[in-house]
Amino acid sequence: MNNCMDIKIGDIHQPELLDFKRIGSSTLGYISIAEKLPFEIKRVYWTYYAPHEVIRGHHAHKKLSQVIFAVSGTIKFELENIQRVQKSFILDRPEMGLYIPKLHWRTMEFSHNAVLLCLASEQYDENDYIRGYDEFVSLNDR
Ligand code: T46
Repeated sequence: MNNCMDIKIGDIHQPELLDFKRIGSSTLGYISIAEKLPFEIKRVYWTYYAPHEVIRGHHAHKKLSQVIFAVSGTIKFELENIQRVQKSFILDRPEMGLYIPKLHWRTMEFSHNAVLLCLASEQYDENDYIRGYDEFVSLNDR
């Protein structure tokens, strides 16, 4: 089992928006291609039909990195690192991805038509989740 003492906190990257461009036209439609990612993809998942008033997330990951797309609708992200530096991002274009490195506390709000697509660096592992905020910010004291 992966516990918090195993976490490498020296090499945490910054979250950022990645522009995957789009090819096509308004008459034909568009395609976007994720060829270069900061990690090898080990898992893909998508979430949808989240009610507008629900806030999802409330966790961080010990090891997992992700690139997340709103392939439909709008998703608002609030991210926080272990130094408690907060950043907000809005995904509202399908060609725009949000890179979320490990060790970022996140909450997400969805428009009802939003479909979140996640390209993930690791297989699903519940032990990779930090679901307690106090535990998350205490990592900065190490
Ligand atoms: C994240 C945001 C953007 C699985 O069984 N396998 C999986 O691969 C995933 C992602 C989830 N689950 C189960 C675990 C829970 O019982 O699905 C349920 C919902 O997962 P969770 O509460 O983590 O959902 P979100 O929307 O809060 O978070 C998810 C991802 O888990 C998380 O990594 O960053 O989407």
